[in-house]
Amino acid sequence: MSRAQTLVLALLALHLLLGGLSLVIARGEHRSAALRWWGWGLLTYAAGLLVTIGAAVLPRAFMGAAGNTLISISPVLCATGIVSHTRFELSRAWVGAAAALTVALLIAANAADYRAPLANLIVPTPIAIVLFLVAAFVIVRDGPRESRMANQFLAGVCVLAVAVWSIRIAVMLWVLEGAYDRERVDIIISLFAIAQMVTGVAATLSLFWIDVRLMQAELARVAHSDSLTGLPNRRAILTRFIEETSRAARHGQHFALAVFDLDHFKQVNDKRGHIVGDEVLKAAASALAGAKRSEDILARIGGEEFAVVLSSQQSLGGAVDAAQRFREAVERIELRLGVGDDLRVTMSGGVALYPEDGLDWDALYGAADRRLYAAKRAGRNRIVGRDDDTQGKTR
Ligand code: GH3
Ligand code: MG
Ligand code: MG
Repeated sequence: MSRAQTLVLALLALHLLLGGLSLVIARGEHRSAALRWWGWGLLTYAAGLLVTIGAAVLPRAFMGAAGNTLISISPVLCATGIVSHTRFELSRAWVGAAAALTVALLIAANAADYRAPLANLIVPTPIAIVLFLVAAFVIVRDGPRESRMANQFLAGVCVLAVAVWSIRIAVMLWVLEGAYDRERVDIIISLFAIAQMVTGVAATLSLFWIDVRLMQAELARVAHSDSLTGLPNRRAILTRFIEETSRAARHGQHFALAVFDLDHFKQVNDKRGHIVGDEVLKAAASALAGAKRSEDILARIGGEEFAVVLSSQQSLGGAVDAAQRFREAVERIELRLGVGDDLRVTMSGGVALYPEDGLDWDALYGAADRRLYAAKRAGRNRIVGRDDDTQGKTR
């Protein structure tokens, strides 16, 4: 077996391995259309190589045309995989026409035995070059924001693959111009097989990298949001709170923390059941979200407790007014449970101001929570903003 044949066999084995691995990973919990297409693309390439190797024993023209047809289809599948990370879709008409033309040329060249080895080398390349350039452009422009570095790396590998294919054609044309030198052809085929292995591994790894980044982003989203209401959770608001304190400290500004708790919520659960209780929580969450300004940070921090960082508030009076807006939004909720059966809920709240009431979460949350309980004691459905306010504001 020549050096070139050994390396082409290694190239085949590597593509089988990477293709299989991509398909297995694509079937995992995080279903990845990109890896599925990519995996089939690599397996198709491996199958194409296998068939062309089979041309040594089986009818040469048939195996040459069939093998190179598979090799030509492979970049279509691979590029479809890459662009499936974006909203861009390859034009079926154009790709279909280009693939049909490629296959027709391969069949014609192999059937007529007109410079078949050269045709088999050159004909599959243009469609691969165009598709990989399109995929590289699209993944950089429209690829997932969470995996920007991986997108760029993948695009770089696509461009490198295009360069390898272009140089391969140029070199082979140059070599075949002169007298046939078996040793020289052997070295060139070997070198390009190695280059093809490197780009295959690098592109597959960058697709894995993109999926890892997407999974990380999904995990972070789940870890920072409340599954019932979809609002940010306590962990999320704590992170944003710390950012807000450093921003306020830097600019010498104030901000407020408001803490809310639904009134007599246990009775809702006890009288109507937990499913209705959950519906009330969702309705409260969406009423609060509707009342918040874009710069406010709203979270569900406990069972029926919500908190809002009011970043635009510079005074306690303004913050209490803002908290009233949230309280009124909940008061307006009408949950229609049946004909003539509307459920109403109210909410009490406590407000604390940075830096007057404290410099960190524990101090500000402590002050706001103390005032929330003062609001409960004063009769509920009201907001308290100062420790000496025993009545609270109902507006
Ligand atoms: P208060 O006006 O003093 O706040 O009275 P309350 O009944 O609202 O206060 P309490 O803390 O006694 O009740 C809170 C209830 O919230 C108890 C708990 O069963 C309920 N709860 C907590 N999380 C959930 C949830 O996710 N879904 C439902 N349906 N209920 C929840
Ligand atoms: Mg409550
Ligand atoms: Mg409570």
